[in-house]
Amino acid sequence: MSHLAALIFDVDGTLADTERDGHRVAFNRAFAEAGLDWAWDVALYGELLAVTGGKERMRFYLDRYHTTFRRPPDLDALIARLHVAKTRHYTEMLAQGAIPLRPGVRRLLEEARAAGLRLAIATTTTPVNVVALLECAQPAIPLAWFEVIAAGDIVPAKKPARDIYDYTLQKMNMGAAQCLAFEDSENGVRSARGAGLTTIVTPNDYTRDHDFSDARLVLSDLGEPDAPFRVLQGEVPPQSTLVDVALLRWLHAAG
Ligand code: XBP
Ligand code: MG
Repeated sequence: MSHLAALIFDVDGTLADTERDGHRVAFNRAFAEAGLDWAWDVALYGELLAVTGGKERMRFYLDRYHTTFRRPPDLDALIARLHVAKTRHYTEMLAQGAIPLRPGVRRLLEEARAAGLRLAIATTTTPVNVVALLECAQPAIPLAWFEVIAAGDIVPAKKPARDIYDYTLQKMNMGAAQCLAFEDSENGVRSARGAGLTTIVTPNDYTRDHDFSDARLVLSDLGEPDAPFRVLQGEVPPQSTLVDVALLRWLHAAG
């Protein structure tokens, strides 16, 4: 059995709860700024999250929900412009400290580094958004902690396709058996499992009812010393209350 050598993290919903009050609000601000009657409320956005990638999500919205919208000759150009504006709004929100890291994320990253584990990111969002989330954390999480930041359009097919995890493993010259993946959604688990990675899930309000049957462990969050996690699916060592390197090594060794 390969030893545990690396942790690969999803971003949205995993490192931080970014969707409902972050990305969704940024999309709506971009739509309003463009004078469009598109408005994504909390419930609708939960349905639109079935499609990963902001540009792909806007097209899904038009195809499925706003079918009467009079499409301009170059719809792709409009979507691209809206996505640039949305990303600007989103990174501005991050700069204002609007979205904190989830419980246990900073602690686990620091412990993993101290234990010599390699770190990477595999996400559907844009690189700009990853950089902004890390740099706007209080205090900032150095980008250099992550050997690879695989994000957005770097791969041809977004999650649930396995591409982004394959790309990350290839860049790290790492085998899936030496890694663990951290995700928050069914699309994310399908992507990580598709690339052969054992996956730990910390769901959020949008993904709580997703199918995580192929995940190794589902927890309320990564836990903190003063705020233990809740085990939602799977086994942890007795008396465990948070995800630390010892728990990850135990879980990885258990196969
Ligand atoms: C989540 C996504 C992204 C974000 C929006 O990515 O699917 O599309 O919802 O960001 P992950 P963009 O969970 O893989 O981190 O608008 O930049 O796509
Ligand atoms: Mg996610």
